[in-house]
Order: sequence, then C-alpha cells, then structure tokens
Amino acid sequence: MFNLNEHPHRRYNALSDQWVVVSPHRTRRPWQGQVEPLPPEERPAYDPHCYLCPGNQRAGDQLNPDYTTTFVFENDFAALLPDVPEGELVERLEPTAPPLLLAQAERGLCRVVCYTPRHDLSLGQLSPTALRAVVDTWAEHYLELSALEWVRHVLIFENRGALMGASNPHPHGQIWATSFLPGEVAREDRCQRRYAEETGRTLLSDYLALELERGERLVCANDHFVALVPFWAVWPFETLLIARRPVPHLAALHPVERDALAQLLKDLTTRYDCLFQVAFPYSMGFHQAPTRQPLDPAWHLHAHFLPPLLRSATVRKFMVGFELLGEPQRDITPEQAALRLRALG
Ligand code: H2U
Ligand code: ZN
Repeated sequence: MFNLNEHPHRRYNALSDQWVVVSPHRTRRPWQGQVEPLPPEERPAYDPHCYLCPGNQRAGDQLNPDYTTTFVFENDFAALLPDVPEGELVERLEPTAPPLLLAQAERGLCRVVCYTPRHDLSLGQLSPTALRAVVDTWAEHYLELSALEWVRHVLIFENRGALMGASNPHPHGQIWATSFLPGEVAREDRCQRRYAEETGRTLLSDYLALELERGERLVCANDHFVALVPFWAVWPFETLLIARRPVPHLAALHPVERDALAQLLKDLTTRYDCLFQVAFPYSMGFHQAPTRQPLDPAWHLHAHFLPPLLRSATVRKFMVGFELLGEPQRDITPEQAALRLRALG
C-alpha cells in the first residue's frame, strides 16, 4: 500500500502549481551521523572596512549616517531603475504567429535594509525590540513603495551567508519594488485567486488548518504565526511562515502581530543555526499582495525560508541534473525535516 514515508512519489505545490519528486527510500532513517561544527565566526561589533557599518563609506562614494536602529538606502548598484523609457519589442515570423521575441521595459526601485548597526549580529540574534523595528521598517517601506503609481509589487528578502551569494556578513536584506509581478509571485497569485474564488477563503487559511490538524510538519508557532515545513517543500529544510489571520501584507499587521512575527523569526532562525551548529545560510522573503489591490481578499501574507544545506554545515543540496532539466527532487521527507527542526526547541 502506498506510503508517503516509504515509496517514491510526487507532491503537488498548491500554492504555486508546481510538483516535486520525493524519494524517502533513500534516507528512511533520520540522519544520526556526526555533525561537524565549524569554528564560530568571530566578527567585531564594528568593522571599519564594512560598507554597511555606520559612518562608513559605501562603494558608490556615499557615506552611511551614524545610524542606531535600522538603516535603509537605495542600492548603489540597483538591478532595476525607476526612470526608464516605456517600450516593448515584439517580433514574430509572420503576422498571425505568436510573438517569439518579446521584451518589455520595466521600472523598479531597489533598496538595502541594514537591520542593525551591529556588524556581528544576525536577524535572529537581534533583541525583540530591534527585531520589531525591522518588521516595522519592512511594513513602512511596503506602504511607501506601494503608494507609487507605477509599482505593482514589493518583494522584501534576505540572502544570508556567502553560500547564498550575500555580499557582506553585516545583517541586511533587500527590498525590490517592481512595475511587474515577478514570475514566482505571479504563480502564487493565480493559485490563491482561483482558490479564493472557489471557496471564499484564502488558500493558506485552509492549508494552515490542515497542517495544524495533522501536526507532523509543524516547526514552531505562537498566537499569530506558524512556521512549518510545507508538504511540497523542495529544499531540505525549507520552511513556510504563515500569518494565522489572512492579512494581505506586512503593513496590515497589528502591533501584537508584529511582535509575534519578530518572535517567530527569532525562534525559527535560532533553530536553523542550531541544526548544524553554523550560521545557517538561506534566502528568505515575504510574499505579499500585489500593490494595486489594497484590500486583496485572496492574498495571505507568508514568508519562505529556502536554505541550501542538506546534511551538515558543509554539505549542500545542488539543484542539478534531473532537477534542473526535469523537476525538483528531494530525499529527506518534509516530515523528517520538520521533526528535526521541531526537536531543537
Ligand atoms: P546582498 O548581500 O544580498 O547581495 O545585498 C547587498 C546589496 O548591497 C547588493 O545588491 C548593494 C549591492 O548592490 N551595495 C550597495 O548598494 N552599496 C555598496 O556600497 C555595496 C553593496
Ligand atoms: Zn558591518
């Protein structure tokens, strides 16, 4: 009889309409082998050579202020720009054929968010007050950017660790406001909209209810947020952080919910750092409603944590071969990953 814990299968990602191959037979036992801790990374509270530390010079010759809480600046090497000429390129072989060469001019604003003046801390090591200030900063910028007439979406994210391409260990993230819905967000937009139209509820409210009932994929939770390994996780220790109340974006969170988000971010990232006794690398980001629908009933605020590590501080998962050319595949099941993260409480 088919058993999710034993037999190879595919799982459906209802949030983004994608599939993942799961191969539980390859690692039926939870990993109990040696975990090699890396020597702790010693960083000074202030680094005179860091371009994000207070008072220092950035690459673009700008001087950082002597900031004491969060500090946000326009990316000196922004990938997208707010002022570009409108236009598009559409080319097809013959007038009735679909276009094969298609390009559209798009606008964007890219910002860098320093979480704290302290060079030696990480998001999860901030005090509850400092972490709450980060949440407020995110919400503030979401509001400010979404008020711009041309902005359709605001993505708030962080690349942590050299393994994920972070350019600097100073705790920081990024905010990109774009005139378009990025592909991943557009997929979630379609799925959530369809689900809300069919049921009158948000997809993630119903998904969260199922997961709370089952419990096997939960990692940690408080009164306002839940972190779990999603049923359809692709990365070994991928997690999804879901607001219990179906709010469309960070700016809609009440003060107690913002404190709860800060608390759960701390809980989750601390578990990650404990897992392999290393500053756990990841890409994380918040998915929020597109900006042109202020009271979007389909969108449900959530954050994805996508960490590349697989078995230890030095063994990472590679997305190659079948995964790159076919579809993603994983060995350790989401249930096993959740069990391990849950046990670190
Ligand atoms: P990441 O570590 O996630 O790459 O983010 C750092 C960003 O900071 C990166 O996008 C910008 C880079 O362009 N940056 C500046 O804007 N000014 C600088 O002086 C250096 C880095
Ligand atoms: Zn620094």
